Amino acid sequence: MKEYATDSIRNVVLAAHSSAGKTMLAETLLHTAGGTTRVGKIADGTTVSDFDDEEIRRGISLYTTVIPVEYKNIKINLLDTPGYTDFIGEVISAMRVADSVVMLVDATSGREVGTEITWKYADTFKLPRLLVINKMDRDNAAYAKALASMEEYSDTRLIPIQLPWGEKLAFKGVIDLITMKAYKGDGKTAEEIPAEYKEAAEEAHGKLVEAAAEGDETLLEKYLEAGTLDAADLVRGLKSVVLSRDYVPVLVAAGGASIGDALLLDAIIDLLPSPADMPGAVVQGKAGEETLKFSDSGPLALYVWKTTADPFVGKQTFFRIYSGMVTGDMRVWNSVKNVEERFGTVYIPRGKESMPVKTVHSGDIAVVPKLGETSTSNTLCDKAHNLVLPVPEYPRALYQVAVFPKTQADSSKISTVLSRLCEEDMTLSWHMEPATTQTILQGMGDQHIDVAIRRAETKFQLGVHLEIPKVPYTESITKQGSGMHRHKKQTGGAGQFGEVHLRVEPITDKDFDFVWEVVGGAVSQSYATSIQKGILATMKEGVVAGYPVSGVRVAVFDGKEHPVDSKPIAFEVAGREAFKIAFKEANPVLNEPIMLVRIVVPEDHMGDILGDLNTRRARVMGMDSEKGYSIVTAHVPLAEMQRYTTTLRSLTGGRGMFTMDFDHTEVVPAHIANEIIAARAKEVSEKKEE
Ligand SMILES: Nc1nc2c(ncn2[C@@H]2O[C@H](COP(=O)(O)OP(=O)(O)O)[C@@H](O)[C@H]2O)c(=O)[nH]1
Ligand SMILES: [Mg+2]
Repeated sequence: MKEYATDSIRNVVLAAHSSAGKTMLAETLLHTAGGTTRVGKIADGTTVSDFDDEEIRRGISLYTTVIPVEYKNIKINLLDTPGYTDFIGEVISAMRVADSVVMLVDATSGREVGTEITWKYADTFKLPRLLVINKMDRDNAAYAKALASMEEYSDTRLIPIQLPWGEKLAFKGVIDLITMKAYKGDGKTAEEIPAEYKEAAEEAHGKLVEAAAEGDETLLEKYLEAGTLDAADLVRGLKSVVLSRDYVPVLVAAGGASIGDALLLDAIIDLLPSPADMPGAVVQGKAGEETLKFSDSGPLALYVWKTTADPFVGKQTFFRIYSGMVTGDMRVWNSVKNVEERFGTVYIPRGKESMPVKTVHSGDIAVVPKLGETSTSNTLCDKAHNLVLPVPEYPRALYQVAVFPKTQADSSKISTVLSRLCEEDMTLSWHMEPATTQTILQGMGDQHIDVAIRRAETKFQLGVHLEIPKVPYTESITKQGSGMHRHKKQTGGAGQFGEVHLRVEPITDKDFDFVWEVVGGAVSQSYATSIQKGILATMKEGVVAGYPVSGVRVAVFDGKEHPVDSKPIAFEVAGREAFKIAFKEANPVLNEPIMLVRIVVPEDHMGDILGDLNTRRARVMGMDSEKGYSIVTAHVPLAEMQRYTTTLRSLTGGRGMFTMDFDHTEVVPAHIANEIIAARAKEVSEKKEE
């Protein structure tokens, strides 16, 4: 593939609600630009973008794919993202390394949840954008309504630069308000605007000129003098108001029917920024903060935004250059992991293909195989010019599963495989939950986890089964209690003897405290560590329900020892047993994690949401409304939220969202605690029978 200099590159995220036509549009743009000889189909699994087995199987995008489209000597790196909210991490990573966004809205449905979420992220990343009302050829396409749904939502003004030429089956092309010409089909040839569109086009053109004139003082003067602007000035002014994010130009298309593509490509080239137009990254270097320029001669700064591990293909590391340039066979420094990595040949990715290149220039996106240590979000730089590029914030996990290996072999590789999967994906993580000793995999939703598990099974041959995780309860006490135990084994041979009297009381400032109150040498203080060891082991296992104990002070105040038979192990046992007795006497309770939950749903679903929250022991903290949405904040026990992603989806038809963070712990209500304790007792007795 040809090399492109910084100002000949456009890094553009395609974002939208799922099935607005992103993948199909990428496919036709590539084809219109001459990059492919035929247009693939979603239904056949033949698009350049959705090449992964799982994507083909499901018929939706799951990962961000880079599709470089070469048109008029410019390389447009289209980043085709998944629209389904479970895979929002992919969208965030793509926006992190892009300079602009082309946002699609389905002309039949108008604005949807996925539109709003991605629009907000584009705001967060301060990305200039274009809005495309897509699928204009569909049966129920309604341009005006779709546009209005976005106008009502967007904080940035929208300005049409095209009008649809027909609608639904009669959608045949685009009326371009910049050149004031009509373009049929893919838009490569111009003709006069049909008479019936003249008036509407003139009016819309007037508005466009006014918007563009805002872009720059001299244009405003020209406009005030002449009453209009020529096409070149119009484009210049427009680009300036797009980059300042004062306006979002609106286009129309039917990617599936290849209508409007050439004009969209032109708009991307003319109105969206090249890296050279961008302010440059602010980084933490050795000498403090520094601002990088997208320049080949600057210090090397690469941000790793995507990695894929595949046992056959090996590891692929996708990076974007923020400063400097990359050639094959170079050494780079991973400033996050503090290791050197060696680049072999560097490639330009295009769907599943990679094309070798000699040099990659500042601002561009490329991929390098077989790096050992580098994972997603790392920075690669010069060892002599150490710097770290900022990592965006990803949403907290909303959905967890407990993962159990099927066989001994699975058991020995489970942690390696999970680590590799999580390294690739910033919204996927795993840990061993100490309170339950379960292996927990967490992510954004059931689909997200499902895809990760399929990957573990098919790519890494890891067999697992999944369960809803146990809630990480803890056990604690609410009053003082005391207990004593004599451990005595004095039948034949060497005997064992130890007697411990102790008192427990609740504390809040730490998990465990131990005091020695034995007077007169009834027990030598040298046994204190053994007693403590026995107690700590029990605290880990739990006393009443099998969950770890926290918040107790133990005071050992008396006991007995034997001159010959007393030994550490005897006191360990006596300490443990005395502790259990005292603990049970001290009115034990279970504590559960309470989450701070924030739910955003369309107003008309508010009643259903509150009704459902009522059944989940929720305490509603506040209600608010914003742009047709209701926002509920509530404290809800984790135990009641474990499958909320699914519930919310079915209650709102996929139009709701929520976030959830650990807030505090609370005592589990007695009737529920009793059930948990009884279940534990049953489990223990069953284990004994085995
Ligand atoms: N009628 C019509 N259908 C389209 C168009 N673009 C995509 N589709 C269909 O809509 C579905 C979703 O398209 P896809 O590109 O996968 O959407 P994505 O989820 O945004 O990537 C597929 O069945 C496409 O064939 C279009 O312009 N017109
Ligand atoms: Mg797609």
